[in-house]
Amino acid sequence: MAVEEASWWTRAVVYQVYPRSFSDSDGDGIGDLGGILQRLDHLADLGVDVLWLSPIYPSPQADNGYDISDYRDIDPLFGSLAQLDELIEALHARGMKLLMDLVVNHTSDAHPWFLDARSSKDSAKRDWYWWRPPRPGFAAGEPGAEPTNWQSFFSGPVWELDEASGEYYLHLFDRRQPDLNWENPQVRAAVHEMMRWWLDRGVDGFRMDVINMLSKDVGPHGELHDGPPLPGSALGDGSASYLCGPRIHEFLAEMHREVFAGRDGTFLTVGEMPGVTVEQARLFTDPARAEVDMVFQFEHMDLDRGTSKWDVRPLRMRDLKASFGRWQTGLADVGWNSLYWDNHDQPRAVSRFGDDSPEFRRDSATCLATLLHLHRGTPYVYQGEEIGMANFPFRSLEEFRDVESLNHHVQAMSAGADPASVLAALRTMSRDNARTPVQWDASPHAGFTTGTPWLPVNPDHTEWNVAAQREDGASVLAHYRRLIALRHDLPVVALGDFTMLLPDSDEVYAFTRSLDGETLLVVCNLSRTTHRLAELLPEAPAAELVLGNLADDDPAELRPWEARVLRLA
Ligand code: ISL
Repeated sequence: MAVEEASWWTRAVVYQVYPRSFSDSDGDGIGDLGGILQRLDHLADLGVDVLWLSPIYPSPQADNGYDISDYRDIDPLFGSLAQLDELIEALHARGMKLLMDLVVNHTSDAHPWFLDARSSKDSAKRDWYWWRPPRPGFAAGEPGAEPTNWQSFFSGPVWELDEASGEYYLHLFDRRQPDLNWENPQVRAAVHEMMRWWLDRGVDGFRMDVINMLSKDVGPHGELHDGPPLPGSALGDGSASYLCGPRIHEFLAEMHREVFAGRDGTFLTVGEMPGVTVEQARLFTDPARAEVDMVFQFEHMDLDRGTSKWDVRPLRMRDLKASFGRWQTGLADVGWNSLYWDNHDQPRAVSRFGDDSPEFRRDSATCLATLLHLHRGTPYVYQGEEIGMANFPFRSLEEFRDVESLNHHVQAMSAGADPASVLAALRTMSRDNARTPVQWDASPHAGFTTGTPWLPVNPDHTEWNVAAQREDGASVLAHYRRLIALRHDLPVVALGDFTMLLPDSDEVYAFTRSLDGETLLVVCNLSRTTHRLAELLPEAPAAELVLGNLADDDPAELRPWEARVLRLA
């Protein structure tokens, strides 16, 4: 891809804000738009180009806003439309863009569309959702009467019985998140109209929640099919019926046509796609097909999982290289990657993939950052990642808030699991690890709120906070600033070809990036062992250092968690 022809977002870095936990301006313990407006200098100082805002629409907050009851307003918890307008203006004045979260696989069960649909089998909106009678031969409510055997992402069956009509409705996530029926053209038109309304307001695009789940594999008479049984469960895996279903490309191409085509401006669309394959991602992100600009894929997030996300296994370096390498190669000539370690659904990367011991926390956080930001694709920084925020030291079940964690606990207990092991898995994998308040300073609530934070502040904030790192050139924050600037400055970082090196090393991750005669060699030691660099990569010791994460390098040695970006030619 020629540098001049490349889209603006190939040089961009996205910063994700999870508003509830970012910064609270009114003392109710929940972050809000006022808080974001007060912290824009932090984003400008970091140098990011795009702000992606997790949902701030009116919502009963069953899934912290991923259950929307009004697509065209702001929840008073977070502020007002006037403040959103102010945010758009303030971001644009700083040369940044705003991505809204688009959650249209499902609504809240409190959305007027669903209330209408539920009110009667004859409702004009009934078909906007997925309603089905009990399985033939079963009475409504009887175990096994669910229309299919699919397990929900948040534990239990995906079907909830509506007592009044005796029919079930589908919810791939929580029962308070009923799935919209995208087969119905009225649903699609209503979503397109809503998207245009936001673009007219000035937003610059959307991050599209579980967008590869819109199309369900439904037969000509409305048939949905059971999936293969899950081990040790009465439920099955229905994913073949809803991941990248038969009409998904048609729906996304139509959305692009209806919402973006012919509109002036520079937009960004990011499809969040659990379970997407490289081959599918090539189709979704091929510019010639005009569907989405990039996808958020999860393969690397599944490498440390056994039978489920709660069954945690050690990450094997070779698997990580094989996975990242496959995505880099697969989207080298067509399409584009999103790059991330952290987001609001994952435990903190420095605890999960790095080493959050006092000795190596800073070094491993900066090493992981270097590895990621030097890949080809658009990097995402999740709030707090830029200061090395780590998992929370949860002690008891009462400390968790996340619906996924709580549903899992209920389900595991009823299945007779050992309470201590369930708690241990929650501690390691719960999404609440990512959702503790951002640590702005060392004061009692970390400068996040003057009230009581909705989720406790990590006690390590006295040491790990933005204020402590802002002026420190050796901090994690300063390193992120340098990585972001490097992408802006060097076309080879944005667009260079990727080649994986040392695929079989269990500790050293190395690759090159090359563009127009310039080659960067990136070497990252993901371990506590010192390695002889000269033996691993003989050309490395003599190469020019572009960026490193440790001071006083001995060019021949790669120290624990050391990362170096070197110029070979
Ligand atoms: O969080 C997960 C695993 O722990 C994922 O399965 C996650 O639910 C999936 O990636 C989809 O995530 C998105 O949609 C969900 C919402 O809860 C997540 O916060 C959102 O990012 C339903 O809207």
